[in-house]
Amino acid sequence: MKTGTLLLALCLASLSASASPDTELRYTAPAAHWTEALPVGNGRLGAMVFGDPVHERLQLNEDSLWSGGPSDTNNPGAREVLPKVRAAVFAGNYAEADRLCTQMQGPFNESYQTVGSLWLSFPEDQGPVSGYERVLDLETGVLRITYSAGGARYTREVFCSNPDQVIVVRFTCDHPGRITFTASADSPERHAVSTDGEASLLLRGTAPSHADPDYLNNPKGIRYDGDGGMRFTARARVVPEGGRVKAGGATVAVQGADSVTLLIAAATSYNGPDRSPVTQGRDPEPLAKGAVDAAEARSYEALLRRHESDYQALFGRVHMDLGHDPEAEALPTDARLARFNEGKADPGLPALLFQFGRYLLISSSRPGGLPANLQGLWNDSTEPPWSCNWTLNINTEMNYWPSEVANLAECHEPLFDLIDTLAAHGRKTASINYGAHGWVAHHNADLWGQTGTVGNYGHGDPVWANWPMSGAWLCRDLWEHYAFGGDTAFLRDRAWPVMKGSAEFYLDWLIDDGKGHLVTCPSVSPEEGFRLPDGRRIAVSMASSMDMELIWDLFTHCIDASRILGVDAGFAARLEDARARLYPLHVGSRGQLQEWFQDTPEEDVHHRHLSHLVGVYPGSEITPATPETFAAARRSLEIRGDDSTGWSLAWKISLWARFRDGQHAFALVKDLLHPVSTTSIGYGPGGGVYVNLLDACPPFQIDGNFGFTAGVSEMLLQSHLGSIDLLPALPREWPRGKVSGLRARGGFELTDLEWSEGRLARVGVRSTLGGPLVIRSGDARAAADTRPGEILVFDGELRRLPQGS
Ligand code: FUC
Repeated sequence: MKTGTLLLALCLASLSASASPDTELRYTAPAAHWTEALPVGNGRLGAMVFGDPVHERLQLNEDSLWSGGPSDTNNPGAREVLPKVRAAVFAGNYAEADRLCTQMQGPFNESYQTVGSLWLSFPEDQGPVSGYERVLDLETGVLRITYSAGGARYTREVFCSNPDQVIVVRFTCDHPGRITFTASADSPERHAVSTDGEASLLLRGTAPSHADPDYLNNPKGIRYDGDGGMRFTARARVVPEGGRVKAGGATVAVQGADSVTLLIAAATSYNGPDRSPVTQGRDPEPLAKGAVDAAEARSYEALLRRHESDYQALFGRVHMDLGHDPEAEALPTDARLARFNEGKADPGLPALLFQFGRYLLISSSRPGGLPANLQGLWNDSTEPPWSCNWTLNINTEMNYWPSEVANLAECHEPLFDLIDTLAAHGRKTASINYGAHGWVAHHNADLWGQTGTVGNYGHGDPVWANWPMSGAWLCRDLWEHYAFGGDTAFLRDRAWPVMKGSAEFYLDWLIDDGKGHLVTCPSVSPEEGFRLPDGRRIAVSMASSMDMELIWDLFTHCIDASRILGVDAGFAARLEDARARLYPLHVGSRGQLQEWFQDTPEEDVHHRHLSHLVGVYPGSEITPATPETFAAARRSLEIRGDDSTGWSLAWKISLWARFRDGQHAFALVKDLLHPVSTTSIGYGPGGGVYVNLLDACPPFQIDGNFGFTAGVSEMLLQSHLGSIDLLPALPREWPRGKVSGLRARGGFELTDLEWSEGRLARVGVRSTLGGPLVIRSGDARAAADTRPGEILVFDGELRRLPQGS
């Protein structure tokens, strides 16, 4: 190659490496720890890829691999205790109410498990490694690892295909005959590794019949009663070009290939939440083998094309440009993060984290699969933190905050399936535990659709265990899906029966406080206790603000749905009557929104949970139209302070955006982009992200990633007040920018939104449903009637521009 051509080639190479700094995670070393590895996933199957040139590790997951099986989580004794709890609360005997509440509990939920790891050992003597790079390209959903050794340049490409249901790893080298490695596998589950034919490695395992939550620290918390629990299989097939493959014992070895494609599939015996995975399970063997066989029939290029077109159809809908700093963007992601934390400008880094949240949702939540759990689907432990379950008092809901606004409505669907399961199981719980109509679910859910109260029959703290409010909170996901997309058939056939069932429960659950108001009792503000004058810490009272806000939200959406669908007018009238009698929100002595029905001091004034602010975000009960509670809620948020766990920081971004304070929202954006390395459980300050940009609660918990994506959206676009509100919380640090693809309620999508010098410059809005559009930015306002499919364009003053401008 001539020098000029070489220079051009080098320039092009470096251009492509930094072509999209808003959409790539880039590192110059392999991952030394799990929190440095990079995730790939197709909603069901996933891997954390370490990228080591000599000892490559792919830690594998399949989202239906859980401990346990279907079981009865209800507590028939709860029903008799309920009136005693209520009597104790009404008598002001709160400690006694706390004690009695533990008698209403059922078992703990089961735990999400891990498949194990695939290990690929390359020759130790291939020479020193140089020019190492590990890049996760969010535009294509492909992870690429490149390095030089022994005079050759090696490339690994990894992706997890949804259309082909396999993880694909492609090894190439610019010299022929250089790909040599030995594949092996292991797992912390009960397992055996074997080979099948010359080219397939098989990892077969059994999940525990029961796994206690990690926080119980029970050395006997993992049980394999009988033959144990769920069965699983992972199959890795080696497809070489050139060279030799040899299987033997528990390894498959490749010698001197020109290139190799590795196809990895995994399956479990899970056969639905009501069937035993042991006696009524599916056979995972043909499922895994079928996927690998079908993938092998396609070329690598075809697999890649099919993956990219599937992935890009989702990811490519939203573009975000918040500005650029070339010095920052020349750096690898970990160095960029460190530099940002020195206070240096890097407006593109929040855009990267925003897009990473979208990547993670696409990779962990796809139609037909299970919803993203506490870690999405990536987990390397048999006793993961908090069982890696669906924690319903904030975490699961937060996972789905970006789904509609950030244009991934399909990824919302697995949550609707879980809600259906909970609604079915929760009918029994409502009736058995409380003698109530409708359906109820509590603090935690698992693969088996647990709706009963957790706590191991008396060992849970009521402050989290005795919380029967998740139905109301989950139903707002159904409503939001309708509010954004306008799918009336979905509202009628899918959402309405579940929402109505939940509202029926709360109509029974609410009781008269003797002064004309309806209250919930027992009632907690999740995970935060209050102090009695004598210093005792109490969990249970009545009508905590979160309960009242969630019920207001559910009843309001049910009333709207009944009107839109023209059904159940009598039921809606009952809801209107009950909504009018709900115990009102109160402003406390510090000007704050009271968290409990009385103005009692918090156990922890800086507590991570922001439960009483649910009516500000994601709800819409507390708005500028309710100035007293809106101001009080803002005061509450100030009192809580900023620093907290990762997910709490993320929630605060959206809350400050709703208070239209772009600078405070940006302060939280910065806080969340704080690098964390510890994986020890934290309940207070110190949240942030790991260098792989996964959210650190700590430990890793994916809700903060999703909450961040939702938060940045909320800073740029809001639509909860009946209009599209542009740039409601724009910080000084993002003086100019460009975004397309965000969605607004009412069936609208921004085709492009541009601003400069901190002011709107131009916006295009596509109306998918037709109907009235009201749009605002600062003091400017415009209104128009729209036709389905029409794109309306406005200038910075919201003056309508001619079509096509
Ligand atoms: C609740 C939170 C914790 C954590 C856990 C999964 O207990 O208070 O911070 O997010 O759920």
